[in-house]
Amino acid sequence: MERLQQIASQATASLKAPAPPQHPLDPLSPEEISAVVAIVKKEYGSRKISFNTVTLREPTKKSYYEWKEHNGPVPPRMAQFFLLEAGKAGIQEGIVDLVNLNITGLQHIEGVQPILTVEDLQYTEQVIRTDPKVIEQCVLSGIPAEDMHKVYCDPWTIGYDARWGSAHRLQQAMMYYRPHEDDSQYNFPLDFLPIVDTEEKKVIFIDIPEVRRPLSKQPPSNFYPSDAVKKYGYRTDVKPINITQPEGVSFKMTGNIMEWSNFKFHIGFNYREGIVLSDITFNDHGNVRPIFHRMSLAEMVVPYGDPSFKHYRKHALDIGEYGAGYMTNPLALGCDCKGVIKYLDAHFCDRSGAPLTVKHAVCIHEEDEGILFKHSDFRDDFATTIVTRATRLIISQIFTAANYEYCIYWNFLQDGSIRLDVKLTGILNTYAANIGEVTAPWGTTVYPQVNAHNHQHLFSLRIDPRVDGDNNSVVQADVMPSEHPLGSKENPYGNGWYGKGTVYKTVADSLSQANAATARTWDIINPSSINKYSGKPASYKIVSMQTPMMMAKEGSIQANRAPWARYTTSVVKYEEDRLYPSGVFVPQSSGPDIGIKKWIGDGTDNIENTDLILFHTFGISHVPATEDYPLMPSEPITLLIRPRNFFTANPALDIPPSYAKTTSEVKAEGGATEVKSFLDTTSRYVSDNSTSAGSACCKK
Ligand SMILES: *[C@@H]1O[C@H](CO)[C@@H](O)[C@H](O)[C@H]1NC(C)=O
Ligand SMILES: *[C@@H]1O[C@H](CO)[C@@H](O)[C@H](O)[C@H]1NC(C)=O
Ligand SMILES: *[C@@H]1O[C@H](CO)[C@@H](O)[C@H](O)[C@H]1NC(C)=O
Ligand SMILES: [Cu+2]
Repeated sequence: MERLQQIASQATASLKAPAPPQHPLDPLSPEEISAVVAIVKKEYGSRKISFNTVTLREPTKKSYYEWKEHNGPVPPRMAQFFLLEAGKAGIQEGIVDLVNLNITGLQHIEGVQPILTVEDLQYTEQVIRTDPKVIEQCVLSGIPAEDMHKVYCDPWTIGYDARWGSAHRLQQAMMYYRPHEDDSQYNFPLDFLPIVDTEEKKVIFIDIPEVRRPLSKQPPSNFYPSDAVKKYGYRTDVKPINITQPEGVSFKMTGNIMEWSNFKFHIGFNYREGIVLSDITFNDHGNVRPIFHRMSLAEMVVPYGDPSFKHYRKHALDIGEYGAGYMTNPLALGCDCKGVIKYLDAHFCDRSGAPLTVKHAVCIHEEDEGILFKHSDFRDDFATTIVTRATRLIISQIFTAANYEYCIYWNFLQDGSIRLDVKLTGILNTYAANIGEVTAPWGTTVYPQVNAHNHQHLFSLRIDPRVDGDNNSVVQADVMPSEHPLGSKENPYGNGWYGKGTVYKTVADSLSQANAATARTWDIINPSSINKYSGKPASYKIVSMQTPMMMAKEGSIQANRAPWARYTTSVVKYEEDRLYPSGVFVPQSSGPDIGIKKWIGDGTDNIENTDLILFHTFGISHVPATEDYPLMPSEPITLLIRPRNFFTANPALDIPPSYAKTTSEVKAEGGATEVKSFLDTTSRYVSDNSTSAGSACCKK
């Protein structure tokens, strides 16, 4: 890294400082983004620059809690920018001080590429359509030259290709044909791969497979109503389900601060991780207890499993290479989520620095969560009973990574748990197949002449814990049978088993793999906060069962670029800027010494009873099947982060029950403890056409 210059800019004197944020963790406002752009443009004068990223430089954890908990000063408001300059290799990075309106820490970084933007993607398609060599390949595949407007491409990050390294900004164009603009192009994949330099805006090479696979002549398999109806008609037995929330929502938002059912936290959003949840606390009957400093999806990788041709290059690190924020969808009321909805917009800028807003980027709403708890007494035929229904709060976003959709749901539960649900939907990445070609074992023929390759979706959940304070440890929890044999004094009947806790003392200890046989989970504990009943430390447990091993071998480019994906957990000491486990600059990095690999180092760092960060890998291994085509029904992945020995009892006993009747109330006939506002007056019997007002839940 070459340090260019330390700039003291006087040129900004005429600028007015933008309004300060309501909260130090708030994303940059459009006004702040414009101020950054203006300051940077002044600094660069007539030099030709294009903005890649303008984002909040979050305050340090120390300065944040100094401000929040110790009456310290408001942390400085800083923005970070990355830009490209015409004719110059590398990236320029700097920090803008939004109070003093000057630039600090400007540096020029060579040999790396910043994140791809939607504009990068949009150029690529124009470039391939007019390239004579691409046209030649299209004609060879059976597409008339005058049909080039029907040729499309999904521009993918190139991964890493040693032939070009990272000196040029490259994309590989996954080629498709769309006979009609309403057809799904994934029916008509082409077999060659142009490589596009997006700065030079030209095709620099075309990878052509040895075995050629001309354009399919099959009819398309589509999913929009006109086609779906033509094929089958729509089902007629689907009745509407209306959600009613007669009294509105039970959360309160003040700016980006959320308060809901004893939880309080900040909802942030950035170009890269999308939703970021910070400073999560739980009000335990007046005692506001910190749980997590920061939680986000910090990276993901989708490594494909076909070893032939150049398919190894398909292993998009969608968060670091495209950004869960940059690709986020504007959400629609009543479709993406139903009920009473609060939306947050997301603000970015384009290459020229002009403001860009994604309306309704984050959806905040509540859903019914079924039964929270229930118990009935058999002695009076279950008439003695209590049943309490649960509500959950959901902070969600949906992003599109070319063919795939990722729906991210951060669920907050009334018992103090946090559940992360990811739903995968969208379209399989497809490759051309010849008629009768055997696509197994590396892929599945999901439609005639359409090969969908095996792949994994692996996410890196980053947790910066603060369970009752900054100093935490991580304990591996395994359920183990007694070590003593059947018939021994210690285990005479052979039934003994226990929960075994192994404290991770060093980083090396923490590089663990999932183990279904021992129901392995991980407790983030505070060893100084001991539960007065159990004598065990307060903890939040990660219960995550969708934890496949990365299939790409050690030493492969896929494993090198996503070193975190080889472990189910890795825990490192907290340090500022330990944010992205595949590095800051992910596109085209070969990953020799990036992110988590660097932080792991020789593995000897102490991580016991200290300020730490945990990275957790979860996801699925996807062997495509015909049901996934032409559009995939959403596939759920879920994990739970739940309090264990954190509270001294079920923390949700104070949720009003829908219905409760004690034994003495049963004996007295009637007189149930009904909490009026929780009486359900909308449920009714199937045969009963009217809404029977006043019919309580538990009506038999
Ligand atoms: C930015 O401005 C402040 C206030 O004028 C000054 O103290 C600081 O040194 C400046 N920083 C740089 C890098 O010029
Ligand atoms: C349910 O929603 C539909 C569609 O918005 C509306 O036409 C209908 O009146 C609603 N029904 C009730 C009972 O609110
Ligand atoms: C946390 O642990 C560090 C050592 O890792 C120690 O210096 C510090 O005093 C501890 N803080 C608290 C609040 O216990
Ligand atoms: Cu998949």
